Amino acid sequence: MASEITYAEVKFKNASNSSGTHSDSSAAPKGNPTHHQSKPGSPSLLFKSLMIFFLLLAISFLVAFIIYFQKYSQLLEEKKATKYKIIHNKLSCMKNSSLMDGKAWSCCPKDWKPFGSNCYFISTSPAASWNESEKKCSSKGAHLLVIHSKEEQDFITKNLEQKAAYYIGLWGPGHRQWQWVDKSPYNESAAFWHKGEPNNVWEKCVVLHHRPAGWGWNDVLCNYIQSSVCQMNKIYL
Ligand code: MMA
Ligand code: CA
Repeated sequence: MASEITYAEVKFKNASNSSGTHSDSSAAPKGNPTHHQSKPGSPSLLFKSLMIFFLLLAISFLVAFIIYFQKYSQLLEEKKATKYKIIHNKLSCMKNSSLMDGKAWSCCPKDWKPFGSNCYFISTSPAASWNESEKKCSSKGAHLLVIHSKEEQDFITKNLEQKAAYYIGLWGPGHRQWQWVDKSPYNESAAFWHKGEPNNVWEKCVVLHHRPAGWGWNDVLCNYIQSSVCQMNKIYL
């Protein structure tokens, strides 16, 4: 297109130079090309420069955003680790076999038991209601025990007293709508109820306890005073 315009312009110059008295009718359309003359190169150049400018601007915004996001998440991680280091001033750590997000150590607070990617704390005294038990876990940066596999439950029960009952982080706000405190989905196929349990709509909280058939879950009244188990993610340093 640009070459066609240039060609028209040349023709116009020739026409006006050679025959000044030539048609006025041709002068009119030629007025346009002269008008175009200052524009053909410059608007596209301006446009291109603007495009490049905005493109560079967009790229710098993107880079700035990525850097900001990385710094921010790093800061959050550090804050989280600091929080746990303040709550739990003694940690027991194991060297990771492979680097977890560049962290060499996985730790549990002293007196907590490590299993998988979690730490567990058996809380026996003072025994408390379900609500109080959850609050106590929460004050330690943890929550009541959430069980997602038989292996996990077996690991924990090995450390429990058979005579006691322990609150876990399962509760039923509505009619048998079980919920885990960490909001993870309740899975019927990974539920370990005792035979005949749950058996009472008024019993909206759950304990882990031992019966002759073994360890399992029972729904109980939430104001019962029981022991409990807290759970938290391992701390990576
Ligand atoms: C029985 C049984 C349970 C119920 C408790 C309440 C000992 O177990 O009926 O289902 O939750 O009583 O104390
Ligand atoms: Ca029950």
